[in-house]
Amino acid sequence: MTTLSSTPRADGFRMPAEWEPHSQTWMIWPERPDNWRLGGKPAQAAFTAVAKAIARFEPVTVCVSAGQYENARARLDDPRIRVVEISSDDAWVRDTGPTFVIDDQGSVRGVDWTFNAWGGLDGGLYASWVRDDQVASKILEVERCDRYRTEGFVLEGGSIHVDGEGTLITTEECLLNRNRNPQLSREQIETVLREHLAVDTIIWLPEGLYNDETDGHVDNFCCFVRPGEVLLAWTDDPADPNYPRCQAALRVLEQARDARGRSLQVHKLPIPGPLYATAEECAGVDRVAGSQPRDPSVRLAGSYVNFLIVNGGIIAPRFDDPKDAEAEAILRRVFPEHEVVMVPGREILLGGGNIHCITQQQPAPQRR
Ligand code: KQY
Repeated sequence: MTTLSSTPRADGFRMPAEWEPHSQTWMIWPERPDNWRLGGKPAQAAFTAVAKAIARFEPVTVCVSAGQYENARARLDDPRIRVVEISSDDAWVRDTGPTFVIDDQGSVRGVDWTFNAWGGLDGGLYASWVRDDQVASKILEVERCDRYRTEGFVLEGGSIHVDGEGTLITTEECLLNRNRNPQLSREQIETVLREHLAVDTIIWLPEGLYNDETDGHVDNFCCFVRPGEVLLAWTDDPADPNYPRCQAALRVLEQARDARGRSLQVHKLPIPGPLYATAEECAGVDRVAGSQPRDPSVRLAGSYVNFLIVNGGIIAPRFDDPKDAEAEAILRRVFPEHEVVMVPGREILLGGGNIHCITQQQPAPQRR
């Protein structure tokens, strides 16, 4: 693996849309006891279900610690799932893994953003995050992909979505947060995104979902379904703290033009719940100073938007909530060419994210 001093854009690379063909999806095995209850055992079952659902459509590689290798290998008993020993601090490969970029000559490279556990010592979710910050580099090494490292520029993959045609969507709440890149202006942040992802138009939503512990990652709130169309988490209840967030996002999206000059069609996806962890669920999480405490009074940032697009499929969370059926119907309607597979998302949500956050697609090489 070579670390390059140029930028993807300068070298003719771009971040493809999630619906473009994948060679595989990456995941990380959960075990951190101050984030996952009961030593991670219920989460391991949930991650296994996600990995097996994805493996119906494309290969999966799961990174695992030495201590959990034998257990993960035994649980992930599917020949389409590869298990490799890569240590990490937690299991959010969307944020700690590389953002893969491709060119038109069949090459795949990776952007290795600096990671600071969603805010470092200013509101971050745990310390240390040294192993997490090494995950992207290790994955690129395994894949023999060259690497672009944005040393000192903090970004998580869950804070961006692209349409593959030059448009990026993100939130001010996260990317302009003082705990990410306080030394940079909005324009300077845009320049880094333009250079590393080859995007031209950046759509800034003011905020993400209420109580999202990532400071409002867009992947829990709004995503592209194809160029010119987005899904937006939605509530019609003015008493819901998400109401002003949804309204503000809709106003921006209705005014926006994408990189090709199109206006955006917005599909609304209901927000489940409100969902809360039970006292019993919270009691199963180890208490560690500096890690995110769990409390049954704190609303969970549950969202159906937090799904993954795979080759021919949509892997989406269900919450055993009355809104599950409506969300599934909307996903089937907006993705008529994909098979929609709903898998249990509650245990992943208890850890602070969902299916999109625990997965990272690796695009297939493209020759054009
Ligand atoms: O949602 C994500 N992309 C990551 C969530 C991290 C939560 C850690 N407790």
